[in-house]
Amino acid sequence: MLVDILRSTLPMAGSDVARDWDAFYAFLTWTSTIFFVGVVAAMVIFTIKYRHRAGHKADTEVHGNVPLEIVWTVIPTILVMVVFVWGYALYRDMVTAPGDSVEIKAIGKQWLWQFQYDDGRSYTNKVFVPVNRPVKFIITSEDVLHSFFVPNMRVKKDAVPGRYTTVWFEATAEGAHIVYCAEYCGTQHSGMLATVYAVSPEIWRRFIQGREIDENKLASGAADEVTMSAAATESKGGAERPISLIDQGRGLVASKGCVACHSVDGKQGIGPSLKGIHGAGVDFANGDHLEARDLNYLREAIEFPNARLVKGYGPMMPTFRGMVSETELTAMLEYIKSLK
Ligand code: HEC
Ligand SMILES: [Cu+2]
Repeated sequence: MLVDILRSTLPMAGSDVARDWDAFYAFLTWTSTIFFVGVVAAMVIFTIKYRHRAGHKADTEVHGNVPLEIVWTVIPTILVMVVFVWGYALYRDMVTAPGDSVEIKAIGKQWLWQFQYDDGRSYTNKVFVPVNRPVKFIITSEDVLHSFFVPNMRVKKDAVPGRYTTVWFEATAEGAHIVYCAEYCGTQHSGMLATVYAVSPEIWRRFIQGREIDENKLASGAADEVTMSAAATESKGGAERPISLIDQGRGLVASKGCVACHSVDGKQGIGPSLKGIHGAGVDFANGDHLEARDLNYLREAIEFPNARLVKGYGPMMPTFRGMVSETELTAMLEYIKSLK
């Protein structure tokens, strides 16, 4: 009941995480309320009851009260431990995306959100996700700090230039969920909006087969009307058949000249082979060791090649910072990831 009173003041809960957060939020709000009311009431009563009056003298020198001190130590300790354990469990759920998540790349720019799917399709200010399946966003920014905020899902993550961050949710409610930028990023910050369309499994199946979704029909239409064949989109002047991120990446690694120094099949070159490096450990020339090369390490290796030299190699690699766009970088990393 207490949760419901608060929930009526919150946006709809579009995911399980949202429901859990609301319960936690309600706990925090109501415990704070109870203590606030209790403390203020005691204060008011005491100021009236013990106010200065003629003929009354204050009891001076009150020293300690062991039972009282135990009570005011133990109760708050229990409360903060509850908040800690509960909050930690929720946080852990929020940051660890299930392994079978649908992966979508999100790039913030002044002032729009761009979303990329592995099959190469890309959308501006709209993104389609399936309901009842975990979806993981790999977020970055092309210019300044932004923040990817989906209130209905109760998730928010900074989009940081030069770095990848992730956030995930599992939508439980079909429909349109608004995305805000939650980091002041310039004059049109407030207009930096996008929409997450959570679609039924049936529509999602068609979407990943290459059909396009007409979001205007989502609310009313049957799966047949909502999705258009790729051919139909093309004849309407829509996008051509997209090239998958991995294939785009393969082309870029060749055209940017990486292959002059890096093999993709495990053979040694001027630089280490790119095969099998994602997820594997590496030793550096300065003696440091990295347990697993992740996307952030790989992008550092491309943008700041001399920041950490791989053991056994010289500072031969030129920097590609500013020479590859975020979308190109994403594609190259997706390709390197695929070289198992
Ligand atoms: C002139 C040769 C050269 C070119 C061109 C070059 N690299 Fe490198 N690269 C190296 C060398 C040498 C190293 C190892 C030393 C270091 O860490 O900088 C390296 C390291 C790397 C690493 C880290 C490898 C590991 O095992 O951790 C990655 C990733 C990488 N390069 C990607 C690229 C990409 C992508 C391109 C093209 C955009 C590229 N490189 C172009 C020479 C080159
Ligand atoms: Cu922004």
